[in-house]
Amino acid sequence: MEHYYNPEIETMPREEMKKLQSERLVKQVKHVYDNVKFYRDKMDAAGIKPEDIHGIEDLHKLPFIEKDDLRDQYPYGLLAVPVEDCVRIQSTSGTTGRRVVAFYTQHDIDLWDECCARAIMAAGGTKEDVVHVSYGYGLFTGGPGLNGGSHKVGSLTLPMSSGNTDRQLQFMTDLGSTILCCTPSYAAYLAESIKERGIKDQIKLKAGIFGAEPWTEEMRHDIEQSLGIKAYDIYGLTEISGPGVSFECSEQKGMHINEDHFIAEIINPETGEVLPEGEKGELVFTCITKEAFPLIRYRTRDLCVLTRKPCSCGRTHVRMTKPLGRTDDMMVIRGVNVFPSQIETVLMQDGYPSNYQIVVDRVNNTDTLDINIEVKDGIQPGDAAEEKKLVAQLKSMLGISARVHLLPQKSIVRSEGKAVRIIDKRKLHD
Ligand code: DLL
Repeated sequence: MEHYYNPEIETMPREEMKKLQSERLVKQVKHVYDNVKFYRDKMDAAGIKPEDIHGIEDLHKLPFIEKDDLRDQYPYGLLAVPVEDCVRIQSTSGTTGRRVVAFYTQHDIDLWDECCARAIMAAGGTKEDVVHVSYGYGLFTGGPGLNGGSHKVGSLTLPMSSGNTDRQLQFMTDLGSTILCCTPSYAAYLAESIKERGIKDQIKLKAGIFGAEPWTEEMRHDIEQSLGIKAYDIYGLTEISGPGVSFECSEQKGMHINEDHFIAEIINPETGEVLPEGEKGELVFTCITKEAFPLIRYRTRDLCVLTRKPCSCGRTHVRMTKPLGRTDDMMVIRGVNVFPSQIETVLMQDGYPSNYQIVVDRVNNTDTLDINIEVKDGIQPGDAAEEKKLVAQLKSMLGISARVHLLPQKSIVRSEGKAVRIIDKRKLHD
């Protein structure tokens, strides 16, 4: 039987949902216009007043907001309530210089937690479950989001955070964890470790809620087989709240978007034109219930397809495919956002010319990051001390480890057009 956290909302007939979204949108547009100079200026420049927005049919009239706007407005420029009404921030892993910081009121946290509670219940979770959260805690939204969702469901919550595999497995066996929440690559790693230790018969897991990075159906199949569980996808982004913007149900054919909080559109990334259902394009979200940091028509840069075909789980909310790629060059490696520009910055600061190549792969279900760099003058290829130094600098910039290979000069192929700096060997669906 399908479990819902909020059956009334999750199975709400479409017409009613549209009405609810329209009412909330009208209110939200007024809220941002009155309280955020950035939106007021943008709407004024576009000749739009809050009174022109009567419902979701008018959404397309509003200007977009992009990641660069968020960086420009850092830290308080997009805050729609007084800072003293906020109780939390979360942040993205950040690029060079400015990070993106999202603010939450207590109400915002409650709604976000509910979104994650819906995801946990869609994966079969109840208060009898032991929810093992191995997403990172801290500025990253993964840990705090699933933690809050698990509390709302009433499950016993294990706030493990990531890393320390021995401790993960100890708690998993001693406390009988039944639902695992982490990145798919970490789930695969845990599965391997369980096999190596021969403790599979002590594991009580029945489901996993995996997201924050791209993963394939093949990987899902492997994880399901090796852990003996059902693996559910979950999607979200810091700017919009965190995990739980959308999540999979028992049907496992796309992720239901929590439409009572987020209106989704698909646009042509080149022209900004709204595309009809079923077409692939850039996903855009409008937050209609958030108080502190409500983004209006935020361009996620994730490419996907939406469908409103009825779902066997009974949920009426629109479904999105897994992200099929990104409009920009952000890579998600082991769940962490990495931009080539960050790597370039480190190399440039050290006086390396821009002859480098980033090779991303997935070996034994774990992402690998290799950086091939041509030596600068005075350094020999393969200089171990220099490679070690660069590894440390990259780790501090990116937050994850990379392998560095110092190669002879002129050994990296030059391109006549745009340079090919990133070689992503991970096979993803298109
Ligand atoms: O990754 C939030 C999250 C935490 C989602 C835990 C799911 C589970 P950010 O660090 O801001 O937030 O990264 C957001 O990660 O725009 C996508 O490109 C990518 N992403 C997130 N979930 C998925 C997924 C969190 N299920 C960016 N599949 C997004 C593929 C995903 N990519």
